[in-house]
Amino acid sequence: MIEVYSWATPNGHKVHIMLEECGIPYRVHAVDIGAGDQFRPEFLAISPNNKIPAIVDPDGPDGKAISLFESGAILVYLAGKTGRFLPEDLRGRFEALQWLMFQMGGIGPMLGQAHHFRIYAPEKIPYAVERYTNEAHRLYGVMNKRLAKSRYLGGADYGIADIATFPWLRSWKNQGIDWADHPHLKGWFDEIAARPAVRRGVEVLADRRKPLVDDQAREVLFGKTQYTAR
Ligand SMILES: N[C@@H](CCC(=O)N[C@@H](CS)C(=O)NCC(=O)O)C(=O)O
Repeated sequence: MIEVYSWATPNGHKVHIMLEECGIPYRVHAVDIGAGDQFRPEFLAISPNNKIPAIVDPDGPDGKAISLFESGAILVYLAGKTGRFLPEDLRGRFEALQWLMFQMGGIGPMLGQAHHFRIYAPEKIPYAVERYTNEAHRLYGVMNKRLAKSRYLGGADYGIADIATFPWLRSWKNQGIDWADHPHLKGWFDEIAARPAVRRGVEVLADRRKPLVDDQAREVLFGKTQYTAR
């Protein structure tokens, strides 16, 4: 049974969706990032960057337990463990991995900043709002162009690049996106949203999530707590 340490956010959803797609038994442990659970020593022991998601697989590659943090590494691990959602052939594998890295290095961090400056920042800074809204629009454009030529982001088959990207696009409104500008991407988004495993994955811990706008959550995520040496 894979132990999953997570919360109902885009990076958490990636792992919940992958586990649902693969049909692997798993148990979820809620890490309430608005309440500061991510700074507990037992969580930091498996996720030193104090971020969800993390997993512990008691049955690792050498038969011993393995713990992993960083959602992209977890998706690659689960794809390797199950032999699913990442092509076997090297050309196809690297084609898919580059789109996974595009998600990890571009979509996640930039859309995260768009959410921050458009929704959470205590003051509206027009320069930052404009910069990250423009960047969101640009990134959606890159994906739209890719999907005009490719069935899925990672290539011909649905895989971990799609699983990693989809949860971030569910907040398109908060990123200032107009779907009319990205029709290929919208078709892909609707198709993935309708997959039964995806529908189950995004429901994991969804009942526990609260809007991150109360003072405690703001302090924990954006205030001094975040910068205490651990
Ligand atoms: N690159 C990391 C990012 C993880 C991440 O940003 N997680 C957020 C929730 S979506 C988090 O745990 N934030 C808590 C904090 O920053 O203290 C990954 O993909 O796993």
